[in-house]
Amino acid sequence: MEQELRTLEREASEGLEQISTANELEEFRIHYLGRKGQFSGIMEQLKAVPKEDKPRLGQLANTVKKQIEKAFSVKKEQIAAGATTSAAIGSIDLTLPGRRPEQGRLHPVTQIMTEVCSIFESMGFSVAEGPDVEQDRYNFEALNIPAHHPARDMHDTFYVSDSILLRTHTSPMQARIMEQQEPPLRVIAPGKVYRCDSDITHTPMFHQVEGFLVDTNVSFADLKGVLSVFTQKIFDADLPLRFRPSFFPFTEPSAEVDIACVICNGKGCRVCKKTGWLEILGAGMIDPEVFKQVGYDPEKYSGFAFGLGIERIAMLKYGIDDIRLYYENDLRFLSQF
Ligand code: 2NM
Repeated sequence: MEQELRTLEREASEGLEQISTANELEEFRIHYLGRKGQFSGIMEQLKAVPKEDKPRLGQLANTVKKQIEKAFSVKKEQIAAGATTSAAIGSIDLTLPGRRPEQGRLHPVTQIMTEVCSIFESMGFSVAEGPDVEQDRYNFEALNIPAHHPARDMHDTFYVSDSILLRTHTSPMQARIMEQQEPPLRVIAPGKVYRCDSDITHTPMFHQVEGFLVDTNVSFADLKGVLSVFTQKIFDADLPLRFRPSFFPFTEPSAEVDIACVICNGKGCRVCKKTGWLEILGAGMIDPEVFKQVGYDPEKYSGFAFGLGIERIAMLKYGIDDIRLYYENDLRFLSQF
């Protein structure tokens, strides 16, 4: 009898462990605790045991029964809790619209770059891209920048080896094209350039678009015409242009080109430092020395070239006062464009 009770206790607890549904649990209840179940049988047998064993065995039978009942009700709660979760899953409305992923957009620098390119394309320029890692020859030598020019200094240029470097402007691309193709040519070269420089108006990497035109009888007036169309289109205004004499090794004569300040309309403000003018690009007539380097006859051909910084154009266009904002990946800044 005692042995039987122990076996029943073990089987019931093992059986309960396997149970995971309400139906199985009900079968379990009927089998062990039901009116015709295992326990009723035991109680029946208890009547037949010798009088002196009755209290001990009766008590044991009760303990085992209580234990099974307790385990049973714990299981019942577990199953009920599971059912609540399943009911919740069933109640999710699959027809509700989902959360849309936010739509991305182009970086402001990329937007301006594309815009600048399409303005020059509308004037017949084609677009050429070249390597960021350049040879000394294309970055300096072919552009009439001599061996001891300060721009070649380690303080301004990132060198990969003695003669390989990160391009400091996109003009190496112009030199490559002139070396390979004959005039007439109208080409712009957009891309990343690198200089050892970092403060609120300089980042070690920035973006440039440079362009050039080579043909017979190209004049400074052609340069001025192309650049005034460009500034009118990019700033969407009929802005006066000003050419200030300057120097570049690859152009002669050279000029810095200013537009009337887009912030104060030429009256003088903080952005234009009270001058009423903003410098937006550099330009000039291509130096005959560059033509010789790429194998063109300087007596036959003439041309102009120009270069502008994209970050700077976007800063003026949108009134951005710190160039580093472009590269901090802060969506509060980026999503405004
Ligand atoms: C500038 C200013 C002036 C320029 C010159 C050339 C080349 F290769 F044709 F000689 N490309 N870009 C140039 C001229 C760039 O950037 C401020």
